Amino acid sequence: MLIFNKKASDCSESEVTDKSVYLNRRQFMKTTGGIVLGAGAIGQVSAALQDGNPLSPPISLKPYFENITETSFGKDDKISPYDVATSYNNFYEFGYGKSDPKDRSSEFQTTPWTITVEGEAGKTGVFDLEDIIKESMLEERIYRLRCVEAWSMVIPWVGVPLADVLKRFEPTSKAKYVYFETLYDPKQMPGQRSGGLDWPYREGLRIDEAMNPLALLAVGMYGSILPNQNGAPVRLVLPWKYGFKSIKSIVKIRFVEEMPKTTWAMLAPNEYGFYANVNPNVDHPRWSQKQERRLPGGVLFPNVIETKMFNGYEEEVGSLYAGMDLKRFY
Ligand SMILES: Nc1nc2c(c(=O)[nH]1)N[C@H]1C(S)=C(S)[C@@H](COP(=O)(O)O)O[C@H]1N2
Ligand SMILES: [Mo]
Repeated sequence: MLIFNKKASDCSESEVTDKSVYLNRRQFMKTTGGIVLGAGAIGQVSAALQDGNPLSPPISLKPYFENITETSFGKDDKISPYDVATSYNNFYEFGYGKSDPKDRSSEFQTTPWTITVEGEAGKTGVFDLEDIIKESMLEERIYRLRCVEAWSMVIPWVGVPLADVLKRFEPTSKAKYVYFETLYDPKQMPGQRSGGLDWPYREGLRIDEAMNPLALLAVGMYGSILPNQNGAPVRLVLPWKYGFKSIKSIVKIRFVEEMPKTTWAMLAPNEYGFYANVNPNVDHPRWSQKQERRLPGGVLFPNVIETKMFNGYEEEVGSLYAGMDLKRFY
C-alpha cells in the first residue's frame, strides 16, 4: 500500500454474480420463516447452504462451527460476496498484487498450528490453536473492514472475543501493550523471499484496545474456516482500525510494557501510525480518507460512500481515545 503508488484503477472491481452472494443466518431465517430449525441447527444449515465458503473445519472443530452464536453486529450492512472477500486481498507474504494471496496460498499449511505466548503474563508457552479456540463459543460478527487504501468490504467473521483469550494468559500489571506476529516461513510464503516489508509482519495494540469487546480473534468467515488468503488459521479483526492492524496467520502473542514496533509504522512512520484508527478527518499524506469505495463496485458503479469516524464504531470504542489528539496519534 505504500511502496507502489496505487492508482485509482487498483480499487475497481468487476460486478459479481448472484451465485456468490452469502446467505446469512438471518436472511435464511427470514426466507424459511425459521419454522423447522432449532437455534443450534441454523448455523449448520446456513453454513451448508450458503454457496460461499466451501471449506470445512477440521473434524475436531466441527461441533464448534455448527454452533456459532449470532450477534447483532452489522445487521444493517450488506455483506460483500464471498468471491470478492477472498480474491481481493492484502497479504504481502504471498505477493503484492490483490489476487496474489488467493493465487499463491493454496498450499499453505495451517494444521497443526501453535501460538507462542510470551512476556508479561502468568501463563506463557506454546499453545495449540485448537485448544485456545475450544475454550470459547464461536461467534459470528458482521463487521465493516476499511482498508487504509480507501476501499472497504463487509465480512461475516467467525471467532472469539480477543479479550477472552488474552485474559486466560493472565497478563500482569506491566502488560501495557500486546504484540502480535505473523508466521515467518519464506519456503511457504513467496513474498517473504524478497524485501519490501521487514518480515515477519508485526502488529500491536494498547492492552485496553485489545480488551475492547469489538476486538475479535477470527478463525473463520462466511460460516466456516478462514481461507488461506484471508489469514488462516487465525487472525485479528479490529473493525474500527484500518485493515493493516488486523494481522493474519498469527503465531506469536507477547505482552509488553512499551509500545511495540509495528510493520507499517516502522516502514513509513509519517504515513502509518501505531493507532491507525479509521478517521475521515485525518488524511493519508498522499490521499484523502474522507470516502471509501465499498466493494464490489466497478467503473460504472464505483459505489463510493462517506467514511465514518472509527469506521462507524465510535459508540463502542470512542472512550478509548478520550482526550487524545487524533491528528497526532494517527
Ligand atoms: N500478515 C499480514 N497481515 C495482514 C496483511 C498482510 O499483508 N500481512 N495485510 C493487512 C491489510 S492491509 C488488510 S486491508 C487486511 C485485509 O484482510 P482481508 O484480505 O481478509 O480482507 O489484512 C491485513 N493483515
Ligand atoms: Mo489494508
